[in-house]
Amino acid sequence: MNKNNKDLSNAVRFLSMDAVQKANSGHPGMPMGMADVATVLFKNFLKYNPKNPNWLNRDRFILSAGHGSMLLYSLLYLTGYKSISLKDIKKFRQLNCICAGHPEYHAGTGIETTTGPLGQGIANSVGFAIAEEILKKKLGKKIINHKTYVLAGDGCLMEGISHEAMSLAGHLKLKNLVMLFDNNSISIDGPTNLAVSDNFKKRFESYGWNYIAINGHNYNEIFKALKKVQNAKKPTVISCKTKIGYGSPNKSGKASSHGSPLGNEEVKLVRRKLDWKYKPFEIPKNILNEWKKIGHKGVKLETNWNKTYKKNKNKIDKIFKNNINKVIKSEKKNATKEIKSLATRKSSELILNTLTYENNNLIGGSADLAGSNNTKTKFHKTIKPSNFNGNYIHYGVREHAMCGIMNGIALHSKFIPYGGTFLIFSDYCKPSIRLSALMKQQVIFIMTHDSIGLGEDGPTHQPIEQLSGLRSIPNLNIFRPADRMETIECWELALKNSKTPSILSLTRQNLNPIRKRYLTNNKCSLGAYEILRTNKNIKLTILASGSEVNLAIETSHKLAKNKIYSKVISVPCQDLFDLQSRSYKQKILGETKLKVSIEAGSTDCWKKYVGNEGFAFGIDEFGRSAPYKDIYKHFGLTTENISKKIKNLIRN
Ligand SMILES: Cc1ncc(C[n+]2csc(CCOP(=O)(O)OP(=O)(O)O)c2C)c(N)n1
Repeated sequence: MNKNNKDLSNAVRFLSMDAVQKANSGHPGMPMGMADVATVLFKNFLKYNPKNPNWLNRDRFILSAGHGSMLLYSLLYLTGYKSISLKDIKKFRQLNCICAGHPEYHAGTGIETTTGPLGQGIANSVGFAIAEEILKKKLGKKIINHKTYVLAGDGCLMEGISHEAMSLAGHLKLKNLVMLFDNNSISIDGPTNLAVSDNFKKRFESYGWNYIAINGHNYNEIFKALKKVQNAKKPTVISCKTKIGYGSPNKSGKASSHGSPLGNEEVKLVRRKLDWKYKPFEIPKNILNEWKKIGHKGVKLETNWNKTYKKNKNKIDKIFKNNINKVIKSEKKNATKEIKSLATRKSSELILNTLTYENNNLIGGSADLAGSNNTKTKFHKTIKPSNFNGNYIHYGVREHAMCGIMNGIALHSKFIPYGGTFLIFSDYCKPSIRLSALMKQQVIFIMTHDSIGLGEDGPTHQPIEQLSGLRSIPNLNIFRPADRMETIECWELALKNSKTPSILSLTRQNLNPIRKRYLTNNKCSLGAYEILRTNKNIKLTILASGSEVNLAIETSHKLAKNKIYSKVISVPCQDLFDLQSRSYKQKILGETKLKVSIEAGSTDCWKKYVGNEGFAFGIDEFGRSAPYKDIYKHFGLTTENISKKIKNLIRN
């Protein structure tokens, strides 16, 4: 068995090393070091079918140490995934090649998630494992019973997100989660003892994980450890002592093999040392056949599984079916009947009540702010350790992990995760939000307390530059609704856009209702629309979002008393407005020369609309601790001040 394993893992090792050499860029060390572990996993334990990478009950393999991407590409090619050919491997790191520098998620390819920012894959894997447990509870363990394996390196484990995610995984007793820790004690700067002296065993055990330590080049030990985890009662880490760049006479065990090609001379020496007689990219037929045979085993596995699955297909469709249209319609009707001042976070809770009652595919949560983010409704059932009969996750004070976990939940199947925190702490979430956007995942971030309007908690809690920064992330919709009706419409857009994550930026403070009539169409879908006009002929356009739309309306009425007529444009989503036709944008922005904007945050992202002749009312410094109306006054965000300034602008 060991001779055979050696050949199989050397195929992975050499493909990876040669691809990096050809690209003249990349990370050979990790794939060479972890080839033995990965071989035993893919040969003896991982449940997958290369002919159907979307098989619902496949084990998930997450490469958190994304820089070692060639390990994944080699395995996918060798086991027979159509997504990756030898030609692709030869084009590693070239434009538009599936074998990108770091793994980039594409459905149906075997690349389960995008990794590279270290630690993200660990949080994703916790999300996958949670989704597996929830789905299993709904469908039964004959249909869902898979594991999630995550390969993480020293770097992933140094990142803060790993602590948050693993702590939650231990708490929830995610028994089907297995981490393969590439414990090679080398990172970029050199030996990890330059910066770390954690006791890994104690660290993992304190989280409630099993800890197994093995020699990552000893096939028997690898096999035994993986065998053991099959019946684990809690998450398990297999700490694999490996040599980075295994096989390289001069570079193994050294940081020099981490992130650069080994060099032609060294590559020759590795061939000699490991007795690999084949040319670059040449995998001898018998070894390739052996790998393909391993991959092919999955066809039978899935065929057998399908027999049970087919009988239960209706059940699955029911879980993922949603009644969004029905909910939106009834909520809009309710909003016309119950006209009162409400915070948009409260409006969001009202719609969530009906959404969670009607839909099975929403998995809610918050980072210890359920009551403030209004994310938990009376219809939610909390997910508890070893009890996944629920749809609400208490993520604890772990914003970053929450967002990485939500990405994993979204990637797993068709659950739509949403999770809350304060908008200011989107800074703690941003790396994961960016990855949701890059991966085109439907994740909904509920970010409340979205301005100085939160009041007394002060500048540490008052977002200023956050909206501007988030709006600059591609493929991310930031919704800032102005009242209950807009909140309903923004929720509808977030729920219907399956390829774009959404942020719902919601107020703490109450807002007066503006839209009081029932309309079937969704006005917010245009990103910006006219909400008030004081005359047919106007000389001013006032753009505003969220809590400041009311302020814009008051200002517009005040100016009208002085015969300065204007229209107010509510801008619940700049990202969607920017996608509208030229003619629509012209209709909104081209009617008057003078345009102003009002938003209680950084003015940066409004300047493109108001231009040099206009003015962006906002806040470009840190906030203040005080009752919120006083802070608005302090920053001149009042009807009196704004209309006075506008009059000056018109005069000059
Ligand atoms: C968040 C983040 N910070 C920094 C990097 C840059 N980086 C890539 S790999 C690496 C070192 C990783 O060390 P280790 O996990 O031990 O990988 P190995 O050396 O074993 O390949 C660093 C700092 C990154 N990819 N992501």
